[in-house]
Amino acid sequence: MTLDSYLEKNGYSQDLRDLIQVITAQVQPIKDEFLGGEEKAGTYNIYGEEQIKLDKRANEILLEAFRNSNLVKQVASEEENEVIHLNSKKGHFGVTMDPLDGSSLIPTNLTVGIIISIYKNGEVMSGLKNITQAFYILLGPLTVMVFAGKNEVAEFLYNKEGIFDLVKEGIILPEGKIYSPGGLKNKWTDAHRDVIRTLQENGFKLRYSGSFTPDFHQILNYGGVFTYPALTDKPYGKLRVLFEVGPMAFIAEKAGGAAIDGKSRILDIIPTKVDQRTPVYIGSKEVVLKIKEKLSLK
Ligand code: P6P
Repeated sequence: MTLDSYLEKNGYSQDLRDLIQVITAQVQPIKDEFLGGEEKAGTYNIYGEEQIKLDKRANEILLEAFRNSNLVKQVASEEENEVIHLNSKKGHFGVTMDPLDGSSLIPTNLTVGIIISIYKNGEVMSGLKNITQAFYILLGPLTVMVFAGKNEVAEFLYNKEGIFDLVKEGIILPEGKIYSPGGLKNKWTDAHRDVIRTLQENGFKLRYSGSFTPDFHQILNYGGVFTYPALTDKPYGKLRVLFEVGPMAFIAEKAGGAAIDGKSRILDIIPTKVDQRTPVYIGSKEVVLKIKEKLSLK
């Protein structure tokens, strides 16, 4: 079954199917850019991170596609300083995107991702509770898409014809013992250090690539917890609410997992600024709840 047949079978509107088709049609053009775009662009995003040409190209390719689609009212991108309002006549979706999460890893040929969340109400700043669909596309040995919608999570594999075929549905985030610690150890708070120590004492295995998308994908498959915590010099951590943590928290919860900022549920966040960051603990429900308890005692 193709992605579009899956969406049709599950009762998604034609407009939403068209929007997802618009996004997935940009996968090959973005992949094609990899063959020569890894050098630095000589510019910095609003987070002070040096952009590489690929970040900007992926952002431009997707933005152009949204403009031409006439389906999108607002776009928030990790590569843009503010929300972009598209005057499309019938556009009613809000879309957030990290066009190329983990792009600094491309020179070492590690897996990177495209992270998308969709707001049916068209308002990307209205609160993470208004996310209606979220998905990521992993650009690695295989190109894989993980999609979360109404009530389940499914995985699709990009085939030779450039079509995503269903390979798994009803995905459940299992209990497991992978952990991704996040941040520099010498910047950890005592509370986070204690959490990591407890995981290690309980036999958790460290897996951390530096790209949120594949690191989360491992947690979705094997269970455990990914964290990018509050640090002594970054009280809100590093990851972005709109572009990274919100979409993944939506996917994690639809798969029966959990996502907190250390104390509260990520999906209860109503962002006040487009570049808002948050600490995050995301993964197996039992593990995340135990971490929440531990941190609440601090
Ligand atoms: P660090 C990539 O830049 C990113 O936003 C996430 O994909 C990733 O999890 C994190 O930053 C890695 O940060 O500080 O370990 O390089």
